Amino acid sequence: MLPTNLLPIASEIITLIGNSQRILVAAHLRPDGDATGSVSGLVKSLQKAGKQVDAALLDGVPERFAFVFPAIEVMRQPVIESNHDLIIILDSGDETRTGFTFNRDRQKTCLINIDHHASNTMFGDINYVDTGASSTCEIIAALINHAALPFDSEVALSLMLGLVTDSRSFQNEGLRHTAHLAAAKILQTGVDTSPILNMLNSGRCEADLRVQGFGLSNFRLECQNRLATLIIHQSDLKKLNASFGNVFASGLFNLLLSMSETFASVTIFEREDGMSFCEFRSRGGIDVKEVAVAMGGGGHVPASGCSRAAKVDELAEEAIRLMVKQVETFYAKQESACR
Ligand SMILES: [Mn+2]
Repeated sequence: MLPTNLLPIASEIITLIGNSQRILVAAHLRPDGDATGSVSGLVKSLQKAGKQVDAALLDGVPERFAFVFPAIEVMRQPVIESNHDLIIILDSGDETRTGFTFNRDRQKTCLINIDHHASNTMFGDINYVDTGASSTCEIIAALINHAALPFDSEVALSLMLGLVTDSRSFQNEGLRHTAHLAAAKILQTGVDTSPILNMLNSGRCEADLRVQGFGLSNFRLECQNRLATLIIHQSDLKKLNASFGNVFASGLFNLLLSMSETFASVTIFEREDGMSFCEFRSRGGIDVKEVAVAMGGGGHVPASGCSRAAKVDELAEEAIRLMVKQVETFYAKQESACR
């Protein structure tokens, strides 16, 4: 299941884990299914292997993913005085994405970066970055399988969460066969995946749907309908009795791409504390990661994001301008290639 070019790095990581007793596993701010699932899955496997393991997620475990974190305490203090033998950071393109400061003795504590984001900055002492992997959960499944670390139904449930959510239920463009190999390994454990199906199919709350309704009534179309844009102010959310988190859970980012003519979307919205966020999505090869990186964020070609302490309209002006340019450039290149 491991790409051949990454085998030497995998061996290094497996040796390091073997030689370590105290291990810290962390992932990014506002953890999604992949961050939550990969931390939880790796922590469970390492604990079952007899290691002393700490999990760290600065924003905690979102309620809807709580089923993969039974009885695991999660560290949430912004500065971690680490006396671990090993720190493993998952699903994060950059160390700052974790929100943590890890104070460590660099001679004693090695930092491993395991990720699948194309925008990864290779910030670790050891970097296992597989941009062809559907999810960090897919990578962890492959690694613990290769290392013969414990891989039972509890570990499997955690890893399936990120595999399913990051691959959009195995629908991502260019999905590699290894995603299905990881799923096969996971299902071989006999895991009951119904908590994930319930979360996906009937896990939304009223405010999520109200926000979805608002978005569907208020998006705009640009670039001959190829680009959908949506701005959600904090005042809109208040009227809907909703909060910032409901925007993520509304399903809007991908829903805007469900129109046959539309190949890119950007949603710009505001958090209660005045931070503003952009989420970019695309299909058909338009690189929205470039736009996110230009705005100080990161992600993947078809899905990326950024945030800034700025007014939502200010961020929206920049995001929409750059997205219009990105979409226009993409089609201009295609048309000149056809001639
Ligand atoms: Mn991911």
